[in-house]
Amino acid sequence: MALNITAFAGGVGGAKMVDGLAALLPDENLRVVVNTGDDFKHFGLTICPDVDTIMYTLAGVSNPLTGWGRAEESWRVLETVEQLGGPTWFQLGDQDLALHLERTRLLQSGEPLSAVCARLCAQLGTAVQVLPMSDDPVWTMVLTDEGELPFQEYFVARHCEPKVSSFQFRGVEKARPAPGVLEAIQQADCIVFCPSNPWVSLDPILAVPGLRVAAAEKPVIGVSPIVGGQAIKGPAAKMYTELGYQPSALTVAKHYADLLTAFVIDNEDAELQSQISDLGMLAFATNIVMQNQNDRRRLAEEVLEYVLKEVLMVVKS
Ligand code: FO1
Repeated sequence: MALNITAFAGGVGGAKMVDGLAALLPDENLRVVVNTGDDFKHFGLTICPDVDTIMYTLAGVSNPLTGWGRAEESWRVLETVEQLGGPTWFQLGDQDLALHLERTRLLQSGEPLSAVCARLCAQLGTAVQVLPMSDDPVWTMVLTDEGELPFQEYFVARHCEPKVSSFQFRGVEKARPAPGVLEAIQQADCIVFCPSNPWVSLDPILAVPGLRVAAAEKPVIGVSPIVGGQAIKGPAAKMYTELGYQPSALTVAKHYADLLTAFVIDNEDAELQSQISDLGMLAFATNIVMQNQNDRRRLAEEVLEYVLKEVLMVVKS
């Protein structure tokens, strides 16, 4: 019998882990709860970057260079927007735009985001359940030395240049878990915290009322998004420092210490293993950098094996 796994994921790092898990588990045994705090409106369209990154990756149509957006993309619309003097800071390819048009049409016709997401997954050809954390809007706001910025403006338009003091997930206190999310957690033998940014990708999911409590009932294994003091991808290390934390796997383990049964770190950080165990969780070191499809599958295999052999043996207090 295959394990039932529910992964909590943000964008690119999360998608790689989920892709590895999807290569090993039957579709019906894998569910992915995805951050929607990064969602925003652009040209009047609803854009859900993390949900799309997960969907495109599982469907095998994601851009292998960026990790976000689509492979073999064309850019006619954005080029024309540029000629017309419109905003081009957020790169939307033609095929990607088609998805945003269709999603926005469906949302405007009254379908909730989770239903739209299920429909788009089916159309793209992935049978893995991709669940937005909530159908209710949540906006990640970045408090910086230049004032408050919506997440995509800070992250993409400003390349994370302003100095961060904190993040706020506006609307989250009223957000309800999307249909299927609590069930996905309850049905799971184990929850996997993907190697996603803790502050802006996984924290918004855990801030949705009911989700942290539900996850706390289950064995949870996390995979570090930090290797050797650097974020595997993106400018996350700068964020850690500005928030007053040392960018390290240990910082991430501490951040989720109340939830984690086990934490997977890179061989390069193996010296942190005993400090992580001292937090009251199992610590496992391997090669966690996923550079290609084989790495994704190999890491997922190691994680699933570790869950079966070690994590499920731990009784959560
Ligand atoms: N990230 C960028 O750094 N620059 C972009 O122009 C950009 C466009 C984009 C378009 C569609 C999409 O689904 C994602 C896109 N991303 C882009 C990635 C994304 O905004 C961030 O990586 C996530 O929000 C953080 O997880």
